[in-house]
Amino acid sequence: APEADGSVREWIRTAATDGAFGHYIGGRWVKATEQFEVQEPATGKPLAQVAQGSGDDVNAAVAAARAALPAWQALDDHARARWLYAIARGIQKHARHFAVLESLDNGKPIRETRDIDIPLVARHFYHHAGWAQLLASEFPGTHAYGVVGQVIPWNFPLLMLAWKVAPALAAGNTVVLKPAEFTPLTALRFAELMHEIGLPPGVFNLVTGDGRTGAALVDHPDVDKIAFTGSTDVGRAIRKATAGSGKGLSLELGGKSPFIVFEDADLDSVVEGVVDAIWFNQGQVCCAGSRLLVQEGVADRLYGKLRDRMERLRVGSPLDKSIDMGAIVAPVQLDRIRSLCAQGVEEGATCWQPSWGVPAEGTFHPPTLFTNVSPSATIAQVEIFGPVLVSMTFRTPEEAVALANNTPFGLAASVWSENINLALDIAPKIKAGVVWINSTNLFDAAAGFGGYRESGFGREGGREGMWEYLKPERAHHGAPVPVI
Ligand code: TXE
Repeated sequence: APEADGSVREWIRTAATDGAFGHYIGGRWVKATEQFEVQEPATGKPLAQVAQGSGDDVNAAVAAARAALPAWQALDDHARARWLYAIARGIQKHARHFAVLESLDNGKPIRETRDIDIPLVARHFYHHAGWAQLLASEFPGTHAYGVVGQVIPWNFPLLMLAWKVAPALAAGNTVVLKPAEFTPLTALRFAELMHEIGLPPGVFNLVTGDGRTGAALVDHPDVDKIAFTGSTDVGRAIRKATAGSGKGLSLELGGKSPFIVFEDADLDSVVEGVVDAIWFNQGQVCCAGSRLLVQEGVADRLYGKLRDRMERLRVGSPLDKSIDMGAIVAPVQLDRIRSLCAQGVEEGATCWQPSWGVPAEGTFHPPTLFTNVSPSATIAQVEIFGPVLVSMTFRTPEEAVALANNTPFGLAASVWSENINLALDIAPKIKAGVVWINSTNLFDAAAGFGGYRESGFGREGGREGMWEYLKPERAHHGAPVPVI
């Protein structure tokens, strides 16, 4: 049965004044001179008209954030914590609305937005309310950056907002956020929620728009820190743009995470792990287990089981509660996935897809498995960011480690074996910010998440994540405070 979406579509129609959403700056909705259209991935039809942020809009938002800073920092820790609790409760109160809106805007299954994205968003604000409360005792001798500019992607729109906004506010910063152009709607509803709960004007500001708006925020001289999640190319450009500016910077970029299966692994669990690793969110996950590395002796058996499971996966309308995979976020991303798959075939790999077809309307892509892949093939090296699993085999644990590390990225990895000694021996040899054992894609607000090498730097979540929004200063008695 489909999840009802009438009231959410009604909100999209009525929340936008004169048919278009504005920016949320200094506690007020500000109309823009230029707009762009946001489409519904599952149908390709228009969903909303959204403001294209100009340099002036960014200036106004940064000025509002700067003006709000002294009063926000003057609050005692407990008072700031209460605001974060209020945000968390507001998210929970409107959880269904946020889940349906996210599925409409992004194309991801309602089962995921309802059970994963939105609950994790609430959890993130609750967790960081705790840190806000403990700021003076747990982070003595620190101060907030000030005005923080945050640019986020479209794969987990509201969750990435939470990952960025919760620690920034908990640490006493004020925020200007630029959501991704494909998926700004839950951020707009979030801004409305900030208004409803009465968050002091200017503490959270939202400017929508494309990469030009993001670049204007990154370049703004009165922003003290930039936090970015997105593509490695844009991350590189931002690093250059901020170099020498004195701005703080954290980057969470792409990945090509290995999913390593040893021959003693429980293959039925492995198959379910693979489903979570690469078909969750249509594979549009920065830490997706996109490279399946299998020990030779069990490779054929595993591929057989995987093909059976793929045949039973269901792709369809994101609002259908029984589907496993929804739509790809936008035509440009679908084209990219298709052209990388074509390149995989050209370079000699074997492509397997289920016998059933995907809906003709909308941006759907079937779950795909590539075998006989050379480690140097494009599809083995480049982040596809779609439901495409690329598999290679290995003979020895040493070979598995070498293959796993044969990538410029270093975000995540997953190791599957019934021999815990083997798994624990392998895990630290893999260059990745997180290594899961006999599991995958597990996230918690209390655990720091982030990468090495071309996957970026900085951590989000937990105590480590708080440090991204705090600067150490000399203690009053003159002793330098250790940086953890
Ligand atoms: O990302 P962009 P795109 C990877 C993934 C995907 C590819 C392209 O491989 O296929 O990137 O996606 C803003 N200055 N990831 O093109 O452009 C932009 O408006 C400042 C992995 O959509 O990086 C959006 O808000 N900001 C990733 C955000 O950056 C700029 C998630 C991300 O968009 C900017 C997304 C600029 N010059 C894509 N140009 C992950 N790590 O999860 C664009 N933006």
